[in-house]
This record gives sequence, structure tokens and C-alpha cells, in this order.
Amino acid sequence: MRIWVYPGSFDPITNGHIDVINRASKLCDKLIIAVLVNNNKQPAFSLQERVELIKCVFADRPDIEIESFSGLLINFMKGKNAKCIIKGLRAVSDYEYELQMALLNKNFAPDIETLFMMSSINYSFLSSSIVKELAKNGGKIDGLVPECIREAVTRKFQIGL
Ligand code: COD
Repeated sequence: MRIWVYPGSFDPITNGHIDVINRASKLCDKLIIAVLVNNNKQPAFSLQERVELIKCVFADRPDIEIESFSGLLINFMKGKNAKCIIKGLRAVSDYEYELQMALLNKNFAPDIETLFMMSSINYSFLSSSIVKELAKNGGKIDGLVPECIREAVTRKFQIGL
């Protein structure tokens, strides 16, 4: 069984993440969305909120699991018997950090591969930070996140629905 992992902060999940998830899930048997507990960023959404928001998007997908993890990604991967890490690449700016992480992970876990998926052109500008910044300043986030996420983000930043 091909078990792959798509790790991230997902603070919150966006249509850019969802596009990568939908494309990657066609290439494996099970895709685990792995939500990082603490990555030194101060998340706007708690771990439980981030997990619940992802669950609302993928409620009808038995091939997708949502989990959280802390510590090293490769340890989480080994625990799940997962052999491939999926990463999304939007621009050259993502590349340097992702290359470093991929080489590091390969060094410690040679049997685990990292696969990079280029962002779809429509989402190459999109990040969780952009969504939060827009919402905080009264900008529209329709089309950037699914409706259940739009409602949660709007509620979080108290703009009113
Ligand atoms: N289109 C395509 N891909 C996208 C888009 C988009 N619009 N937006 C984001 N992505 C990709 C990102 O490039 C990333 O691959 C993934 O989606 C998740 O993005 P974020 O922003 O939710 O999450 P990050 O970048 O904060 O997550 C970082 C990780 C959790 C993946 C990373 O820190 C990690 O693997 N940490 C584990 C700890 C570890 O093992 N460290 C080893 C070194 S010590």
C-alpha cells in the first residue's frame, strides 16, 4: 500500500493546499495530511481547530487521513510506514528551504522520498498568511478557501458574516 504524507502548518488550509492534496491523492493509496503541532510560528488557529477545519473539507474522502505530529517528520513517517513526503512548490522562494529539508530527511531516512508538486497557476500566489492578512483587513477571501474555512476565518477575525 502506497502511504504518502503531506505535512504542513495548515493555518488554515487553503485552496492551494487542497489542489496539491487532490492531485497527490490520485497517485497513492492513502494520503495522510500531517498537521505540525508546533513549528515556532504562533498559529492563528489552534491545533484542534486546524485539524477540524481540514476534516470539514475532506469528510467524504476515505483515502485521506488527517493526523497531527510533533518532532521530526521522518519519525512520524516511520510510525505510519509512509514512504513519500509530498511538498508543494509555488516559486523559487520555496525551493531553497524545501531542498534543505529534502536533503536532510534523505540523509536520515534514505528509504523515504520527497516529491515536489508545482502549484497550479491559479494558486501560485496563495498562502495561509495571505488569507489571514486579507481577512484581518476586510479583504475578500472567496475563491481562496472553501466556504467552511471562509466562515471560520471570518469568525476568527471578527469581521462578521
Ligand atoms: N500551492 C502549492 N503548495 C502550497 C501552497 C500553494 N498555494 N501553499 C502552501 N503550499 C505547500 C507548502 O509549500 C508546503 O509544502 C505545504 O503546502 C504546507 O504549507 P504550510 O504553509 O501550511 O506549512 P509550512 O510550510 O509551515 O510547513 C512546514 C513543515 C511542517 C512541512 C516543515 O516545517 C516540517 O516538515 N517540519 C517537521 C519538523 C522536521 O522534521 N524538521 C526537520 C528539520 S530539523
